[in-house]
Amino acid sequence: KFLPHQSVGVIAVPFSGGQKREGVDHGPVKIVEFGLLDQLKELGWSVHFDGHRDYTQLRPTSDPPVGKLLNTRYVSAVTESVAASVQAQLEKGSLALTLGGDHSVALGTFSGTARVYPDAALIWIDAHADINTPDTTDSGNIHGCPVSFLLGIAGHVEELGWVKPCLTPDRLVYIGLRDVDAGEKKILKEHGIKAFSMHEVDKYGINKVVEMAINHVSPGGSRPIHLSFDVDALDPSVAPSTGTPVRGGLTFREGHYICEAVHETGCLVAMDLMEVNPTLEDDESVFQTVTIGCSLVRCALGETLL
Ligand code: EXY
Ligand code: MN
Ligand code: MN
Ligand code: MN
Repeated sequence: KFLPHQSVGVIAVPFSGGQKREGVDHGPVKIVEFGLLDQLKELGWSVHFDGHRDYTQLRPTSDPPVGKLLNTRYVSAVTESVAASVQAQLEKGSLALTLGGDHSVALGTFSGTARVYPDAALIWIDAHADINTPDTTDSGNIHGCPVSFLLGIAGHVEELGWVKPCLTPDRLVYIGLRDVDAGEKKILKEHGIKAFSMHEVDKYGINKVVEMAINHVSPGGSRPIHLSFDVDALDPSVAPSTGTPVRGGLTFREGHYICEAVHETGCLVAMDLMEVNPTLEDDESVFQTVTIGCSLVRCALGETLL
């Protein structure tokens, strides 16, 4: 609807500074190694890939905590660069596909999308709400906070000053939540944010949930869609190699169904695949997690079962 997308720009973001576990920065290399780019070509996409980014030179020599927030300057520099990359792909008319990296990177991806599509909807697939503010965060990990910055409810943090409020509560919807902090629950309620936890997935079934979610943020295909998929939304039995696994998640098919249904809207302009950590667990777990990451992207970009 928004664009007859034929080309996809792949932005590989080997970044782990939004949380404390090593290895999530190796996600993009593994995903590309497993053949995602060729798979997308086989689906008929023209794929633009400038190679794996190296953000190490953006690491400040000193990055002391800002209040409770950790690695704030580093996260800020990397995500500002990611925003420009996403913006550039979208301005060329390509779909922007970002491979993480931890979910703090979405500060950059959605900001980039909003510059080109100011009315974009954000569908956030995650076990977590990632909507802590600098005040409510316990961990200080910025991957638990990006949504509050995008909404402009984080309060002013000078070091992240480049992030402008670019999302409104009515354009945001969650699917898959099951590990939400008390402070986050309060924020979701206060701002009337639509969220389908695993309870609603069990209650209504994934087809109804996805229909309600899409209808909420892009009724009748009225808004472009940015899909931010945290692989920890999936149950750890199907995607074990991730830093903050939580039991009781989406099944293999439920995850794919979401991506297929988003594709069917014809409104997808950008997708993130985040939190794949190929250094966690055994080889079989890594294989499962990376292959499911690839197939989720393929489904969002039009692969069908028949
Ligand atoms: N709510 C917790 C925190 O803020 O630290 C856990 C966040 C995990 C975030 C992962 C990326 O989705
Ligand atoms: Mn490493
Ligand atoms: Mn997340
Ligand atoms: Mn998560």
